[in-house]
Amino acid sequence: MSTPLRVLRLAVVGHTNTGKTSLLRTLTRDPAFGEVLDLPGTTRHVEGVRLLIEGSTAIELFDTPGMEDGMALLDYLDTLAAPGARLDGPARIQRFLDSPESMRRFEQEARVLRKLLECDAGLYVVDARDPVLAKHRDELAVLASCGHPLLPVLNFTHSPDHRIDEWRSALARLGLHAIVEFDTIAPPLDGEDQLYDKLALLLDSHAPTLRALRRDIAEQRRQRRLDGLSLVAEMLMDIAALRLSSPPDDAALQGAAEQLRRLARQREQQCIDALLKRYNFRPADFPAHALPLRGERWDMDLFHPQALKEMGIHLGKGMAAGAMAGATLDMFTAGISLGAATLLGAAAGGLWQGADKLGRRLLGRLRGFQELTVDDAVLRLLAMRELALIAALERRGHAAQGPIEITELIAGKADALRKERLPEDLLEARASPEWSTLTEHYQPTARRAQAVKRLTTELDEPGHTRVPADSCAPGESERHASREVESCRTKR
Ligand SMILES: Nc1nc2c(ncn2[C@@H]2O[C@H](COP(=O)(O)OP(=O)(O)OP(=O)(O)O)[C@@H](O)[C@H]2O)c(=O)[nH]1
Ligand SMILES: [Mg+2]
Repeated sequence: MSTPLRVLRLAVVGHTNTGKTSLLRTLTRDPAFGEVLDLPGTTRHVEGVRLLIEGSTAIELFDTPGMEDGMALLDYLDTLAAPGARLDGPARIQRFLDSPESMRRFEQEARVLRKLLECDAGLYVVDARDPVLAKHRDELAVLASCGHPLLPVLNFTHSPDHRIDEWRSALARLGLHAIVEFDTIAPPLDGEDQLYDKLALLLDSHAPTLRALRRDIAEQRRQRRLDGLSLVAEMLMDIAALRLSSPPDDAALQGAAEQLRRLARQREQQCIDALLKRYNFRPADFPAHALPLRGERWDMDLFHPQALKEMGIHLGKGMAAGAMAGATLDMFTAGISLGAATLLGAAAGGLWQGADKLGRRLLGRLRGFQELTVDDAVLRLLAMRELALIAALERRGHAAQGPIEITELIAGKADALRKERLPEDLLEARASPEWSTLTEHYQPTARRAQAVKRLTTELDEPGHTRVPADSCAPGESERHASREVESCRTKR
């Protein structure tokens, strides 16, 4: 049996309105933790949350109220030392906590210091846009008196007016050399790794816990990504395999094309909802995507030719605007009687295999009907935008309050999806209507399950199967980083 990990207790402290509660939201992947407002004095009480590894507590994190008047408090602490008595930092803080002022003027500060004294270390959250002022230095002097390591966490680092260098040199002058840059809205992909690595340096007796947490976070991140890609692969299979038959007259075909589009849009929305849930975000975080999609940007309707053009996807004939946009008449049965299909099948073996798969009875039923499928270009668009959404979710902190933006995140790697032959498994889905859960012909088969698995791998590195193995950068797949830990809350 392995030895239980030593629980690490961390107080999140700092000046008011610097993003302490936001940091906790991001570290716990919980957008509902605490209260976050752009106002000083939002958090009034200490609130705790645990990070678990396999059900056991690894870290206890405590959100604390903001420090408001560090200068006055430092002056007051100076008055507490009895003449001739030399008190060390923690003894001085304890004396303050036992004094009446800790219940009155400095009530908020007392809550912070009481918690920091009890903990193993503090994360000192800084708004990196603030100039370094005497109030910050005094506040840090008071916090340092608790006798525990402090790790400064520079927040708001993406702001154009940040003063990271100024803060780094001011903190170094105060003896704080280990510093983390961690924007809580959009943390660096390896932000948590850096944070826990630096803590391990400051707290070597807790290093095994921190290492275990890092491993767990990496594992959860990888699993989350695979689950996300698998949700996308399932959606692509459903839509690639979707085929609707219609009598060959214009009105009926237009109706069928509209139904095809509706089913595909709904299926995409279902996939988006599932992705948001898997990454612990809320539907409200991605409001631009409410269906039907409108607008002039690339997140417009799935079947709008402009949406494809903007993604650099070539428009096939089927994507012409108008009533049939995005629906392709399937050449395999389109307007071809069974007899003609037999002839054509004989000439083009591949198509005839499809006919076999579909079954003669079904094929018979379709005689005189036309079949509609979703255009390849739409499948490409679906794959690319869901991959972009996953990339955005991996980079988003749970403290973020603005809508998810995905415009910028189409990586060069997606070129394979944009231009090259569609993955084999999607081509097979094309000829396998029973693979689509969207119609009554759906049949779960081991072959479909394997195809989803392969497509999931293919989506992880689009085009990778076409690249010689030795040209892949080592550790490539590790670049898509994010995090997850289980968490549970305790109110104090
Ligand atoms: N742009 C941006 N905004 C942030 C960031 N971190 C926090 N905020 C915003 O800053 C404001 C304050 O955040 P809180 O997390 O409530 O700050 P706090 O330190 O807990 O505040 P108090 O509890 O009042 O001391 C909120 O409007 C947050 O959305 C960040 O990294 N970038
Ligand atoms: Mg707060």
